[in-house]
Amino acid sequence: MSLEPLFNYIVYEILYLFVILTMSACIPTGTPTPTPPLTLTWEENFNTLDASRWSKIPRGTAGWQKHMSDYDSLYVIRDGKLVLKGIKNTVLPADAAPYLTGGVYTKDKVAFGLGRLEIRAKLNAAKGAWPAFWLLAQGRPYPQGGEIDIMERLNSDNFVYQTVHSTYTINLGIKDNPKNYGTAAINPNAYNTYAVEKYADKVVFYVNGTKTFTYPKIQTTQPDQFPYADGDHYLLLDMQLGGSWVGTVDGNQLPVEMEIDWVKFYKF
Ligand SMILES: [Ca+2]
Repeated sequence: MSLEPLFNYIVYEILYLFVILTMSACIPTGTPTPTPPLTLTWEENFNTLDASRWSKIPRGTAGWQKHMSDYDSLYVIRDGKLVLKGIKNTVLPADAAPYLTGGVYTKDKVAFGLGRLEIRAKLNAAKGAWPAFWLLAQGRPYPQGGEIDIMERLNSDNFVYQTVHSTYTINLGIKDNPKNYGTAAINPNAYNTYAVEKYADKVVFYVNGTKTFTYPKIQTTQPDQFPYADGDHYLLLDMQLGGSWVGTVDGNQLPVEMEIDWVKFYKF
């Protein structure tokens, strides 16, 4: 008698059991929001500072912008990282600013729609340091087009703030319905990965792959509660020093650096 039928039967049974076990392992225990398929459509690894993608942020009157400078030494490519610095201004005698900071943005060059944006970076600490990764509306006025703060870190905090702003939160002042920010722990001495996902009806924040805060679109008669899906946003990566939120700068703790390894965007 041939053993082939018996062999085939055993193989069939093993395959059948395998399929059943695999299927039962995949049965969801809840009803999580489906994650759209992720397709990497843009990445920056900072082997150079590519002027077709990035511009140095100009000086401005807002607190975050008042020390911005195009001084070359504030922008260093080192071991495949973009190093942005905050320094005491002992180098530009014609510039009255007491401190100088480096920042770059993709304004008018690259803008991001619905999808997941990720940034891997290490933030070094100093009293008065306020590094930020954030999004502003490309081609739409502020704050109607919305602001998404992926990461803001103060001083030597071991956590970051993740926040949205809009006409609804700024002009109308509605910051608790829904709550417009969260905080998230980081490892302050290491690289962390910060991410935001922009959906048609919510903005979702992450740190190191853990979901940390969600801002939803809600039913409301008030205008402009959720402008985040109405258009694209450009990315700002910048060192900031001093201001009413972070407080005074301790110049003895400068220079301070932020080191950005890469940025990735996955279009939904
Ligand atoms: Ca890199």
